[in-house]
Amino acid sequence: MSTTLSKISSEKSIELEEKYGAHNYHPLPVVLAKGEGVNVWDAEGKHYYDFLSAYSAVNQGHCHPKIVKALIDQASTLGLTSRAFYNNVLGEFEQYITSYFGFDKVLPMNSGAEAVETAIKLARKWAYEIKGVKENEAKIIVCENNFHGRTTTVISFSNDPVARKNFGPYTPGFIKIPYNDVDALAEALKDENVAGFLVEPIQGEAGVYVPDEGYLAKCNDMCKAKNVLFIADEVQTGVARTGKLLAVNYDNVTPDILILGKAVSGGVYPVSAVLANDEIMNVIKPGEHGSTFGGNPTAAKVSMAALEVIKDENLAENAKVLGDLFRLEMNRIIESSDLVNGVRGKGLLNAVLINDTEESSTAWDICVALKDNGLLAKPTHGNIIRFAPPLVITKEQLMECVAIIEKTLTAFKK
Ligand code: IF1
Repeated sequence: MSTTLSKISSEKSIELEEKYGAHNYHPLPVVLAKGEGVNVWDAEGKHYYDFLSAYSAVNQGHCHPKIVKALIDQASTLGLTSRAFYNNVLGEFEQYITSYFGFDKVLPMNSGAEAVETAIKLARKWAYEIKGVKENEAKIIVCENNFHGRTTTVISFSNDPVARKNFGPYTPGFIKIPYNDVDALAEALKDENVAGFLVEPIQGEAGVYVPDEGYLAKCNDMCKAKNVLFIADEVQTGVARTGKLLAVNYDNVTPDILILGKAVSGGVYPVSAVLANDEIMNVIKPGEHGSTFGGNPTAAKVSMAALEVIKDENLAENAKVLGDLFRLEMNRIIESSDLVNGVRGKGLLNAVLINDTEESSTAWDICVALKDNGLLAKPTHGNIIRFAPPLVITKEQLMECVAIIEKTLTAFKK
């Protein structure tokens, strides 16, 4: 029997959101009230395994005590100063994170989209002042079916009509090419005005598209040969999610610009970061970019704690081992299921392909059935279900979740 965890019932919470909140999401019908590690509980106290991890922001598990302590301690000492003044934490954080990922400098921001916007501005300014591209002519190559956030410039180079429609006019200066296609990149790189190539090492939102082995390395080499910046958006794939610290590590690629977000703070506080070496980062001069909360003391302490947990608890290795086990188990289930076509992913960023059209509600209905059986996941595009638990999951918990998935798929009737 569950014990109520909230003075407001699930039903009332949904009613309040419906009435007073913008309808910019369509959540699964579950109201969460508590989280710990891979576990979450709804307002009535029912337990679920979280297989979304707040879209890979909670890699370290919900409410990690070390990260929460860092939040409480710093927020109770000096929360926010703005960058109008120095503070005694930011420099320590900047040294820590640049050494952690191997870059000269970091520009701290808050959301992933802000970090992507920062990277775009950096690449353009570098193109004008270092590469010598004529002002306002810089181009950035992006991939079809990308997801880099929801600001106006970022959706300007999206091809998802839902993300774009009626938000124009759109920001110019982007060239779209097919993902995982080096010939298309070679063709686009013939344009002398290209400043950078912005790419997700694995396309998350598009449905966990893993490119061919060596694709990222080839793209990086081609960009170097054309004096074009290789910009890796690791907001979702980074911080151990795919079984290595960064997904680009699989191809031994060091990007010119690295974009981080989400789990760089363990989902405890909004933190994002753009890392680059001096030749690129030093094009930004005082007063040219920033944000009120960017690099605040609380963010800095939370992020250092979150990154420490990744190393201390060996979460990349755990994601690698348990991700391989998850795909092995899913492939076993797929053999005897006509509901599922396949599974793909790296580490603990995986997606299961449902045997129905993108327009069907089957993937959604399966997620509702999974919820009823105590596991939370959500479809990405139409017929693809993303499975991405916190990286602290144990083998026993993973096998329990595989059993829930198998039980749900076996009993599911379209
Ligand atoms: C939503 C998607 C995932 C990202 C990459 C930048 C950002 C994201 C590779 C922007 C953010 C989030 C946004 C969130 C849902 C989620 C998502 F479905 F939208 F696409 F994870 F796949 N680069 N992804 O994945 O970071 O500004 O959100 O901090 O908007 O619903 P953000």
